[in-house]
Amino acid sequence: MIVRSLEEIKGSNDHVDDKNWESRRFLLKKDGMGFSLHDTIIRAGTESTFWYKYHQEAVYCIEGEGEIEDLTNGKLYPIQAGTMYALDGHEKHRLRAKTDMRMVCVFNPPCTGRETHDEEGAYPLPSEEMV
Ligand code: 9YT
Repeated sequence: MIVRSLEEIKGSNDHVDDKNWESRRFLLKKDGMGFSLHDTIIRAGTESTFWYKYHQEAVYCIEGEGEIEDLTNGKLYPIQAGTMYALDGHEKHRLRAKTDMRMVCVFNPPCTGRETHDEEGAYPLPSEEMV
C-alpha cells in the first residue's frame, strides 16, 4: 500500500512549479499503478494552452473557477469545483483560470517525474528507460 500526504510532497522533487501552475505529484510511473495522480494549482488570471498528444488526462476541479476551450471545435465549458473534464481525444485546449483552480489530474500513461510542457503544450511520451 502507498500512503502519501500533500505535506510531504510539497517542496520535494515531486513538486513541480511552472509559470502558470504548480503540480504536486502523488503517484508516478515508478509506483506501478499505470497512471499518475497530481494535485495541481492553476494560477488565477493565467491562460494556458495544452496539448497532451501522448497522454490522456482526466481533471477534476475541487476548488476555484475558470473555463476550458476545446481548440478542436471552439467550444467553451465553464469549470468550477465539482466539474470534471477528460481529454479522451488528446484535444488541444486552453485553460483560463478566473481564480486559483485546484485540480486533481490523472495521466495515462503515467508521468515519470518532473515533466513540464514543450513548445506545443505536450509532455513527452515516456520511454521504457524513464522510471
Ligand atoms: C490541468 C492541467 O493540465 N494542468 C497542467 C499541469 C498538469 N495537470 C500536471 O502536470 O499536473
